[in-house]
Amino acid sequence: MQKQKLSPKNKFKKESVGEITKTEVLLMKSKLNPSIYFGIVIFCTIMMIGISSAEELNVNLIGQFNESNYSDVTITNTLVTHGQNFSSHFGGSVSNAVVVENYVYLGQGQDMVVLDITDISNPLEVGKVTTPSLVNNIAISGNYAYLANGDNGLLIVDISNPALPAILGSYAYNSGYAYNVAVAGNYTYIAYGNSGLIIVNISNPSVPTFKGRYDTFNAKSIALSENYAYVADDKNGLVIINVTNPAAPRSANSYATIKANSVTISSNYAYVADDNNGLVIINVTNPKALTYTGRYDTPGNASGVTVSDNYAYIADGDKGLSIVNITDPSKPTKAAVYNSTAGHAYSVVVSDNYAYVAFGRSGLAIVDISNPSAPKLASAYDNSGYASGVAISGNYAYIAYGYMGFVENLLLILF
Ligand SMILES: [Ca+2]
Ligand SMILES: [Ca+2]
Repeated sequence: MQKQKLSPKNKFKKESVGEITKTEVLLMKSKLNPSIYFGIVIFCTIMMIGISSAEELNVNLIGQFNESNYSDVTITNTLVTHGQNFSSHFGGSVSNAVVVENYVYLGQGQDMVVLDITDISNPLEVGKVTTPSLVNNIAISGNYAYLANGDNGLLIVDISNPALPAILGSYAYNSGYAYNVAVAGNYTYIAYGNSGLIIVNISNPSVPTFKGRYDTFNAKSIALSENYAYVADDKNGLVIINVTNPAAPRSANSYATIKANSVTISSNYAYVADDNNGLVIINVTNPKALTYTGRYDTPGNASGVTVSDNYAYIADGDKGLSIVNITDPSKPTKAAVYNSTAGHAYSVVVSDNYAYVAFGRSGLAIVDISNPSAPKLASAYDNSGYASGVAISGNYAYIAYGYMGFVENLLLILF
């Protein structure tokens, strides 16, 4: 368990297990080009080999696997592909966050990372759990975190001790990709890509089981309100599904938009992050008779949206965080744009006076929005950029680098 915050600079950790020296290298310079990066990795490797051996070194590159076949060289806690155990797993792109009391739960590549934000100016990493796929979204209910875990489906994590998150159970549908999850009562509702809406019974969190399904085009995000599930269904727009009977969800209505990436429900409105089209607002007072209310074209591509008080907060891709005044939902107006963090804004949540913006390879930005017209950075957490792993076994060094928890290049060095 990492108690200390990993600072965004080079960090080394070294441990010996029997005859194998395990070495971890963490390089946090996301902007380095691969050749420079490779040079640094080689240098570090030689340096560390030098620590463990006084013999003269003769280093040769003997093999390389690149991203074209990365699918079989995914780094996990223990990399077993190619017969090697990697010393660890690092980093990943931050795609989402959820705030509960004094903790932020982050989806960072393959990891769920827990930050203690008791001191908001200094978020501290206190816990982490590595999953089999990407942590695309997290919903928290009670002592459990429900993770939309890509092709691994739903993953349930016990967070009764936030510093020691522990995987309890998982459920995967036979096809599709879990992007987003919402929890209500004994069920989770999963936006499961081209498999649509998948409903899973979680009354026994160790053994989640299938309950029902409603097929859609490409379910990316989900919001629950009353007896309805609102699905942002990519190029199919907003799809509304009656889930009164979770075993037999049925169509209620749909509303065509350009490219619905995310949806949130507030009062009688659905707020859709509609990619390049910006924010689309639909009156859903009667889900069977939807009416267009308003639209605000954000500078970038809206991928995530949340509503707090009279403002909509939009994760606007490369253009950062867009804040829109929705006091009159039929006439949304600009409040401010926050773009002081360089990176791609994937999603945003709001808690108290802060917006927590998942900035991909730039990590998490915590933005003070006590004045929504003048947002300013409160603090940041970034352990996400280019990540590297090194394993040494016998006369070989296995060096991997990549991001989002995936290997882009695996280099085999003989020395
Ligand atoms: Ca489908
Ligand atoms: Ca736009």
